[in-house]
Amino acid sequence: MPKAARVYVAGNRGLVGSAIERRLRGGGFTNLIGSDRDDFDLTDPRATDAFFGRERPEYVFVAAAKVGGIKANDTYPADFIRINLQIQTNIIDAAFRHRVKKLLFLGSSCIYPKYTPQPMREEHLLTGKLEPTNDAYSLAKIAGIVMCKSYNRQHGTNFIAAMPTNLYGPNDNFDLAGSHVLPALIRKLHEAKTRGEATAEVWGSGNARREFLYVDDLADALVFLMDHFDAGRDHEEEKMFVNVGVGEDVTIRELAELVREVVGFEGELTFNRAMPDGTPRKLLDVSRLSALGWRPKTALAEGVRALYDWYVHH
Ligand code: GFB
Repeated sequence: MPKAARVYVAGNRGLVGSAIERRLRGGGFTNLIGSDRDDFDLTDPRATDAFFGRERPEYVFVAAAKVGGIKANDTYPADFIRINLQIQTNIIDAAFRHRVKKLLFLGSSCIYPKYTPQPMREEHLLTGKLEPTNDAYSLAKIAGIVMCKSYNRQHGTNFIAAMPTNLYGPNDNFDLAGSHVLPALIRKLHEAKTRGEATAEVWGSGNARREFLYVDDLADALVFLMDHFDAGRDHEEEKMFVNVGVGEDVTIRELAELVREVVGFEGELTFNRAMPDGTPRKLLDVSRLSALGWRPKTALAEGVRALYDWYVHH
């Protein structure tokens, strides 16, 4: 991407979108369009088309989505599938019609089947049943991947996709009803510490394993892919997307112990097995991204410390 390119980050107020804009500004990109105002309604096809016609973006990062943790996905599946299908369909179609040079669509590691050989490779997509707590969101994201592939095949577009593992970092969602595990544990253990409580609750058995990528590392990987990875016109969707992760995972119990140490909470952790573990494990195989020459920088302990500092100050 040339530094003066017109770059649109859809969802620039969120965890991922704000990290991408940070990375682009830090990299000397001066033409971030649409970033000076609140997102217009991306579920409205007319508003989306009008925006693309007026602003004429050349590069698009699709970081706008309805996202949430295991409880939010399990509670509002109809909202997750409807809103995500609407947003991605409007952006991908407008990008084609307004001749966007390149688009990067963001999915998630939850697109893989519940029981996939670990670590999961891109070709494992669509080889088995999805995790029921988030099949609506996963299927919407799979539809986005196949939609990008289909536009590439029919219209010769260069629409690629990235499948990040579980993410955390500045601007994360700390609302306990909708958040992911890491911000939730930081908030719960911080509040237990400040209230002098004897225990803090962790959902599930603590045996589920998860991989965590610091969101500024993700943003760096996405700009790297925009510069180094192009789509062809292949039939196989796995040819136009890349896993983005760190290549190692921890149990939720190990994660909670780490958060307890960083927060300085001295009480006990309790595990509430009435809450679902979700997918037992979803470790990404990152060899395709490594072969392209990208590596993450932030170790989990360092990222957790950075997010806790951000949380305390915001
Ligand atoms: O991060 P999380 O909500 O999403 O849950 P998933 C990860 C694991 O952490 C689950 C456990 O086993 C949870 O039971 N956990 C423990 C907690 N304590 C808590 C807590 O206080 N809050 C939360 N939220 N979890 C999501 C998908 O699955 O992954 C989304 O539902 C998306 O669609 C996201 O793909 C990346 O990793 O289980």
